[in-house]
Amino acid sequence: MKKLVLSVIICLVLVSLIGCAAPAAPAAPEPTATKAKKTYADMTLCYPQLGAESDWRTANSASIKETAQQLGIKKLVFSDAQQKPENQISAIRSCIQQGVDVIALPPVVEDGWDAVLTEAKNAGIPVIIVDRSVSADPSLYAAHIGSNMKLEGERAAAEMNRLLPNGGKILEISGTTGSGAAVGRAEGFRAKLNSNIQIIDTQTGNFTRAEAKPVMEAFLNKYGTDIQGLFIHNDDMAIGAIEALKAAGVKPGDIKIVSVDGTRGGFQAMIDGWIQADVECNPLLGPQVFELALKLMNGEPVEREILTNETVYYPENAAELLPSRKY
Ligand code: GYE
Repeated sequence: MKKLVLSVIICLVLVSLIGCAAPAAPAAPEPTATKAKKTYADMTLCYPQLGAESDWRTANSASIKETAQQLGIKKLVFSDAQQKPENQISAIRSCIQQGVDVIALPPVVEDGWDAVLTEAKNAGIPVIIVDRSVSADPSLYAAHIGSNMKLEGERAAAEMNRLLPNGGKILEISGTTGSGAAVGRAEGFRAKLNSNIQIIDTQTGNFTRAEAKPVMEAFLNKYGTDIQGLFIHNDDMAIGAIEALKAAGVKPGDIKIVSVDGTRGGFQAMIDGWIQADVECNPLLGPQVFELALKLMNGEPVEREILTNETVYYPENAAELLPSRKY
């Protein structure tokens, strides 16, 4: 009996050993070659720039072009819409036809993009909204990269409150009517402005020096120099307005000026005593735009809202900072 049990055990051990030694079941087939990740060298990016209205814009265009070159992307399709939404729309349509990989759109105004964004979506081309916002449904674009314009307006109001502690009458020269930048800055400014400061008039200068100067001249004709402050939506318009103020004999500091952008021109105007606070708006968005575009090309998840970190600049250290300013 013992012998039988032993031989059964030996048998079982042998079987299991043989079993172990037996060739394994055929391996599962290799997954069909994993999709190779796209690189910058594969990328064609469309940038239908809205115009060349300001130093901010010039710096933004340069940032896009320089970054495209540094990263070695396949092709950048760049155009200048001269501040006309219809030109941006036809530039986008042409990019869709060319079959670009990604469209990065800095929209001149907030409204009117639904149709063309739907066309891009139907063509399977992701769109990144850059700089100013759009009012279109968020499902029509992949993400937005840019500044918080409302926060910039709030910061400008805090500076005006500080500069006019006893209140006063001020004027506003706003950016392009209907643009996300002008809408946000105007809204934020009003939300935080002290109640003893009164905005007696507001006119657009379309973000350009050339258009802001006559706006300031008309303000001076209408209201004289008896105003305490000016909120101007960008440095280019501030520079245009300052020309009009100089011609009218106003001295730097007589009227407190709060501006936006922080361009070299704005810094010089602070050094010269004209601008008392310059709310930063950073145009150097190239690196973020291309990084996000590559993620979209690879179908990776992206953040929907990427806001730029910004600050406020003052005359006190403007001279020290000016040489290192990139725009
Ligand atoms: O402040 C202005 C430019 O949209 C943030 O546009 C941009 C604005 C900027 O013309 O200078």
